[in-house]
Amino acid sequence: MSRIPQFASPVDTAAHGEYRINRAPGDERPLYRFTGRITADGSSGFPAEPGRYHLYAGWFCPWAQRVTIQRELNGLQEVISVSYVDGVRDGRGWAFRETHGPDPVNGFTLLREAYEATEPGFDGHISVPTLWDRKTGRIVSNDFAGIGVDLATEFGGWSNGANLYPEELRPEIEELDAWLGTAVNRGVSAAAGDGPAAVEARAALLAAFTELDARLEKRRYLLGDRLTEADVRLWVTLARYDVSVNATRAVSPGLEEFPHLWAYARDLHRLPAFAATTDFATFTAPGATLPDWDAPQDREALAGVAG
Ligand SMILES: N[C@@H](CCC(=O)N[C@@H](CS)C(=O)NCC(=O)O)C(=O)O
Repeated sequence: MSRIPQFASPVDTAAHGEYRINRAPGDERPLYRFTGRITADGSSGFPAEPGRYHLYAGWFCPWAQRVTIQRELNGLQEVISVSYVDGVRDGRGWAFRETHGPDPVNGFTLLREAYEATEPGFDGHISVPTLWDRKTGRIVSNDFAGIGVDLATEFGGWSNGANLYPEELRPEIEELDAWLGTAVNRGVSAAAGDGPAAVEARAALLAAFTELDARLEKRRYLLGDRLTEADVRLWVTLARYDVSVNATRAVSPGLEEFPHLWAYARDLHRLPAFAATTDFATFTAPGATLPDWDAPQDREALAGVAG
């Protein structure tokens, strides 16, 4: 493309205010309201096709990383393109700056423009991940779970067949998600807060880590000897935990106090899909020490051991 890259001006909260959602009075629609699905047979209106979809992601964002990991695990790098918003924002929402590059598809400088093109006057969440359809010129979805599952299941011959969401394991993956999504993946933010709700969230998180540690003593992955979407969803939280919300160990002991869970996290980090989509600098709090992700572990010995 010969277009000159366009970038947003620097973050300026004095001029643009803080990022806020202002729902119009009486508007009952969900604030994350793009939930389109890609399907292999095209029945959803968004058929799986190479070169058609673009993913707006953010290196800092665990929800976006769940999708970029799926993209890599399924070998879809040439099939679905990706770009990354800047990690800071003002009232204009996420923006494209020199830090992580331009929007190569539409030349937008603000992610808000993608939402505005899809729904004029859009006033809900302007979030990453956002999946864009080049053909219809609109957003398909900003729901990480649906996007991740579609990348894992709908791209047939364009994918490498990794299949991280196998039919027979779906109930167990979603059952785990009901627990880990609440206690861990969403729970970490609440656990880092103050007041009774934070105390409760910390207790739930600690209980989950303790249970996960026991579970992973005999299983290489959450569901046994097979890597699945459940591992992808959990791992991004673990990757960030000790250098962000728990950087001062105010939430819980560090992950090294849960040896099997920590070894499991390091084992996954060795996989190119996990390492290549992780930029620790984008979510490490100032002064936090990065743990040794390359410390030896022998999780391979667990391969084939059913849990
Ligand atoms: N529910 C969203 C969560 C995504 C999310 O919260 N992303 C954050 C960045 S890590 C964001 O863009 N937040 C802005 C907003 O939600 O308004 C999803 O399913 O993908």
